[in-house]
Amino acid sequence: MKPDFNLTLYLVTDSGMVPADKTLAQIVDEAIQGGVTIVQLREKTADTGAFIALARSLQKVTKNYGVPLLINDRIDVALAIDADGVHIGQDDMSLVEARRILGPNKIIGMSVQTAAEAEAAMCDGADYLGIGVCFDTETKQISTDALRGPAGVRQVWEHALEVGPVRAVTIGGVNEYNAVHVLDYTRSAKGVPLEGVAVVSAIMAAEDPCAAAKVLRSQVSFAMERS
Ligand code: TZP
Ligand code: MG
Repeated sequence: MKPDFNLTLYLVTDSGMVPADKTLAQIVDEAIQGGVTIVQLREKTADTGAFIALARSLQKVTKNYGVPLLINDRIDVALAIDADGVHIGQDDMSLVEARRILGPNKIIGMSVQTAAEAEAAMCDGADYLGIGVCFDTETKQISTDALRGPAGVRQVWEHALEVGPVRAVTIGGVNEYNAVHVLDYTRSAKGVPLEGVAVVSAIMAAEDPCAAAKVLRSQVSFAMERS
């Protein structure tokens, strides 16, 4: 069976932000204690062996808390460690191919920037959408086309809701100061909010990842209570 997952506070990792006195697994542990509900391991430079070792070290932590671990891009790494799923982008293996390899019981999320991409991902069986890029970000190089702003995110979200039942988060520059605004602003005309927010630096680069996650989690809950 596909594991249950909760998109309220979605942490995407970046090992480049790990301080010298900590490991990525420690930061993920602290972040989950603060309220992170799902984790994606995103490694753009590690070779395959190092990626797998890192994935296993995170899996020990996520399993301990019953939090799903997804792997960015690398279906082979996800299979190697029996992760809970993958997150793929428009330039990665197609969702249909990923699903064929991983089967029905793994979570597959997809990054989308447009209404058409959202619709295609839903038709291909995405379990959730990562809609972005919400705000400008220093974490990932993005083209100006990719920058949607909250209004663009809402447009994609509204279209997706018209296509059918769907779950989604937004990503890109989201932090403790704008999370409530983003969730309020992107609420569809029918009043349906996104399920949560995905962040990298707001937690990864925080001096205290546990405290940062706690604040973000309470901000998301606050926005949800108003729905
Ligand atoms: N995909 C779209 S924007 C982004 C990713 C992985 C980076 C978001 O990072 P941050 O630090 O939360 O702005
Ligand atoms: Mg990708």
